Amino acid sequence: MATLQKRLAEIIPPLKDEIKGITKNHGDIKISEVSIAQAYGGMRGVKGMICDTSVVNPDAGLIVRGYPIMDLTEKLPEEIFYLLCTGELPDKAALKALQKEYSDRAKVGKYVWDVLEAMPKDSHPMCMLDTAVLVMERESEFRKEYDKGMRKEDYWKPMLEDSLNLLAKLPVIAAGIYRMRFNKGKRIGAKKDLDWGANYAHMLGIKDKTGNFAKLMQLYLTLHCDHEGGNVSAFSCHTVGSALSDAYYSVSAGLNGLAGPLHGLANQECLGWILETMKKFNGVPSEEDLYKFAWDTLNSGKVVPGYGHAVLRVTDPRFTAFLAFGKKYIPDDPVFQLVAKVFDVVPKVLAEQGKVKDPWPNVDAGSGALLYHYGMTEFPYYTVLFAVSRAMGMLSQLILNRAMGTAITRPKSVSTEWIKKQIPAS
Ligand code: HAX
Repeated sequence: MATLQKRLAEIIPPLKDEIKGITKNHGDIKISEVSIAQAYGGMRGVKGMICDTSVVNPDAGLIVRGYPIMDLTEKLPEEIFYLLCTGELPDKAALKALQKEYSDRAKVGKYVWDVLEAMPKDSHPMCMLDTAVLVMERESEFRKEYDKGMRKEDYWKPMLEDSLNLLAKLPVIAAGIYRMRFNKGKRIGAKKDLDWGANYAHMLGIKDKTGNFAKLMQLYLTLHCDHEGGNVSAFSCHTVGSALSDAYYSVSAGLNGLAGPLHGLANQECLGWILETMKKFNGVPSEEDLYKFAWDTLNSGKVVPGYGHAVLRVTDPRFTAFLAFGKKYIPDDPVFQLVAKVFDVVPKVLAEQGKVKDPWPNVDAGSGALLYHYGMTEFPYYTVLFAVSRAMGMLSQLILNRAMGTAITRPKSVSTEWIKKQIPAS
């Protein structure tokens, strides 16, 4: 049977040989140049690392292993993880085997819950998730094997073990955090017959008579899976992992980055902005009022959350997918209607202001309104959902990097004094 473990064992050796050949025979070919503006500007656009799980094209958005994300919206997150790791969608047997792995590994130790219970009641849910991941580091198979003296070519195997363990437990922990942090009552156990996303929806305990919340969760977990290698969470995870820190340390580092308002936390900020607008205008404002309010936000020195992107230069297809979901299932919801209206107005305002390179909505612009509709109104929780999904991208990248023997990350920094010496005297 083509289990994920077996398939990786088959594809890794030829892939390693291919990369060895490329670097040996063509290693001197230049793929990027760096300007002073880029060095000061977050290295934007500098091509300096490899990520094979997905690419983000400025004019098309996320492509996962050759599939545009819009072609994957019906897939289960388990299928997506297999695809990220191997470049292939699993057949039925491989999917079932992976689902069994998740189900068998989903038990979370009591000590994890004890640590979470002991945290201050106002801890941010992302801090709680991150703490849970970090405290589980003692379970790392990678560290155990490394301490025993594992061979370099075997690094990916315990990294895969750690990844499966983490992915199995993350929805359980994340749902537990939701119920604990927002006083929802006892934790709800997983069901054996549900898939990974449906189980997460079930364990959250959101009432879902229509089954549409579970559908939204499947879409949510699929859309947020990965976004190539240079975004803050992926790059942080990559860098920490390159020191051979295990998956728990590395993913925890990535999650800390995801918790920033310019990255994953934008989904919480975004719904906050939408609700603030509704409150100010006592409902959905007119286009004129919205136009003025967006300008007020900019003039007060803030960003409009959910808009702009470091790489994209078109409407994020993941936003388009969420918008389509809203139009299909909740067209009359006023919060969703405002999200759709903001999409008509804010790009014009940002274009008029002329600073933003990408005036279009990103993934975070619309997801919150959908969650809010189904009763998940605690928006500080939203980034946790993002994190559970993005763990798939971070972990698949870690597995492949350990398989490829990727070197420790160590770009060269330069000082402003050095930069000044590069500027020709006028
Ligand atoms: N509202 C107001 N101003 C914005 C803006 C927005 N939505 N997006 C960018 N700008 C501003 C920048 O702050 C910058 O201003 P300064 O020159 O004064 O510093 C200027 O426009 C140029 O920025 P840029 O080159 O277009 O954008 P960056 O690559 O530097 O930053 C960001 C990309 C996503 C961080 C940015 O667009 C932003 O802050 N957006 C709002 C927050 C957000 O939605 N983040 C989520 C992004 C998707 C993601 O990672 N999700 O996890």
